[in-house]
Amino acid sequence: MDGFTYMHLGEVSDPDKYVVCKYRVTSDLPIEKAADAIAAEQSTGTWTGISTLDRGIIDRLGARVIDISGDIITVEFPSEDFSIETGSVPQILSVIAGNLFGLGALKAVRLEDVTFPKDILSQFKGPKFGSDGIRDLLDRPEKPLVGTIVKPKIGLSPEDTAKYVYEAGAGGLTNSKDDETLVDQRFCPIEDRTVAVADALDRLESEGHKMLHAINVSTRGDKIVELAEKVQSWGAKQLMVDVITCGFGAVQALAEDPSIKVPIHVHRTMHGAFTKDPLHGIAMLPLTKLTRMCGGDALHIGTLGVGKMAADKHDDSNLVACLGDDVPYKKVMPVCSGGVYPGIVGAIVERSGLDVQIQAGGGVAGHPDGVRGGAKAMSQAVDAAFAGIPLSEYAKDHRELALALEKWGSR
Ligand code: CAP
Ligand code: MG
Repeated sequence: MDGFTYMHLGEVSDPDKYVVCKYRVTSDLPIEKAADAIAAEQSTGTWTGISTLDRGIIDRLGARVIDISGDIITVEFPSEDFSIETGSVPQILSVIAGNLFGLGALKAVRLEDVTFPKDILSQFKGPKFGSDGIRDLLDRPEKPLVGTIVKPKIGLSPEDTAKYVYEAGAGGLTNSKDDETLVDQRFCPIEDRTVAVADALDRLESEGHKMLHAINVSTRGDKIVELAEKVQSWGAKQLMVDVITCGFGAVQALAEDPSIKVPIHVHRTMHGAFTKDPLHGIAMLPLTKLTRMCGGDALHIGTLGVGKMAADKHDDSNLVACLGDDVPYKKVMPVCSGGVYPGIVGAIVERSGLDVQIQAGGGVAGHPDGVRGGAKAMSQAVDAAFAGIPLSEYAKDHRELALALEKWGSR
């Protein structure tokens, strides 16, 4: 250690000037020492004393441990520790979620939450459309959006993908999307898929049904804007980006690019590598806050403890991070997805409220009546939840829902 202490127990020095992080810490050391080690490593310190560090630098730029409650420590970082360039998530993450995960002094550490001061929030623009903008495009001001993920996640031709989308829309769904592993493979070239899906959406609209389909443009950083512009020119009405594999900067580049005039659906595949372990890694909450800052219009936040993906105990917090008015950005549409089927839609809406997009892949394509039947069952389940009618009651005069409840049950 560098011989200095970073302990400043008390209130946040200045909420307008400090980034405040909460970490869950597991260590054989006394937690005060573990906290000091984190604050030192993430700001001005290192493992040993150095001749070039003085108290003045630490007082100006040193992180400060301001609270220790059980295994949760609160560390504040002066905003001067962060780049003056406009909105740089990479450098923010290097400070608040960098070397500390590898510190030998710790057995485990998890970044549970982060709050940014105004002078950092103001460097980001947030969503271009947001949840209200997506609702405007769909003429669906109040009801939950209801969507699907084209399944199988890879393997369908462009034409069969478009057929799936048309059947889903004809069954009443408002949204569909490419899956996270589908981008531009030989069996389904992105241009052919985008054109075919756009034709299907136009046909649905001519029949009075508005629907969005998100084309996955996840690719390398120096190519993603160019690909998105092409996909948009081929008729895409929404883009999808895998934010963890592409990076927050990819979402930001698309959201801030004036030539991109369609909403961005943000998938979070690979997040489980660091969100799943309750003691080590990064909770979804910081990722949700950063995605909203970078301009994602819709974001997967899990199924609030109801679907197939392990529940992140912060799910409710993620809803607030998407929809709250504590930051100067448009709201993000929270997307509940992963092992969803009509029988759990009511349970999800009970937790999420109505400002949500609920989507199912297997829970639509696996319906006995095929995609259109599955779409009808999901739409009926959302209508029932919106009307406050129990699914079993609503299923009495909605065949497709009844079949779905018979096949998969309900919660
Ligand atoms: C859902 C999904 C999504 C998950 C990812 C899948 O399909 O397409 O990627 O939603 O999880 O591949 O699992 P199913 P999360 O509806 O067939 O499960 O939303 O938690 O990021
Ligand atoms: Mg998927």
